[in-house]
Amino acid sequence: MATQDIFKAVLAYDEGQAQSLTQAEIDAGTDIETILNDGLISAMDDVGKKFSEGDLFVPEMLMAAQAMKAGLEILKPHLGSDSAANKGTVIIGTVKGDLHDIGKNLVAMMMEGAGFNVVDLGVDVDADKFVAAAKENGAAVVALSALLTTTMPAMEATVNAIKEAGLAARTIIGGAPVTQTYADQIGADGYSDDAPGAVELARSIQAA
Ligand code: B1M
Repeated sequence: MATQDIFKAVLAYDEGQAQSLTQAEIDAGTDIETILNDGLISAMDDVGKKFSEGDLFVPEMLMAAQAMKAGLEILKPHLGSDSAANKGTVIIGTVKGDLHDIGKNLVAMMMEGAGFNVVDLGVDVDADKFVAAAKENGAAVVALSALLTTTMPAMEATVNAIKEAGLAARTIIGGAPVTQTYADQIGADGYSDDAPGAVELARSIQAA
């Protein structure tokens, strides 16, 4: 199975192979979601498992992430496009203290593909920066990503800061350790466990 070769290329930290095999699968007509989920995302899950078990360390995790990103760049133009009308502005970032950006980048790519104007603030973004960007851009949605249990409280701080600033923007959150229960607890307006779900949330906020 060729998506398995993409999986192996990411685990071999081979950016070139991750890109060329991803392109080959696209050319062969393989479903984009299959390439994304079975090739790229599942490889990062495997890396996370090996890291937890002490079988690989941060440098390897970083190299795998670079290979995953390389493949994701090839997929980017195929992640859906509905750009005829601008659906409004989404501010996105990974919260303060957190440097993980692959999931956040995936959400941003799919939001762009769905026709939103996306302002990506990057990683390690504090609450004030989210507030300033939402204000400056008249954002409809502020999208927060966190991958560490230790940085989840920064989501709450950001959600509170957006509310205290009296902005119209709604907050949506996601990332591996985040749950709907946590979103309810901190008063976020929406939660999704994956990138397509985040796009649906943004769409429903815009339609409301
Ligand atoms: Co880190 N790391 N990491 N890491 N890392 C995890 C998250 C971890 C689970 C690994 C493990 O122990 N099994 C663990 C966290 C444990 C915890 O908190 N419970 C961990 C740790 C401990 C750490 C360090 C502390 C390690 C250390 O230094 N000792 C350190 C922290 C640095 C920091 O942030 N301050 C660290 C560092 C790193 C690297 C820099 C080496 C690298 C990141 C590179 C990068 O992003 N540029 C890295 C990586 C690659 C991982 C794993 C292996 C993979 C993450 C990933 O990219 N997944 C990860 C293990 C894992 O998650 N399986 C791990 C693929 C990506 C597509 O998935 O981001 O979950 P994800 O996004 C998903 C959904 O969550 C969702 O959509 C995407 C799918 O469609 N989603 C949203 C994400 N954001 C969303 C927002 C939304 C909606 C959905 O709405 C707004």
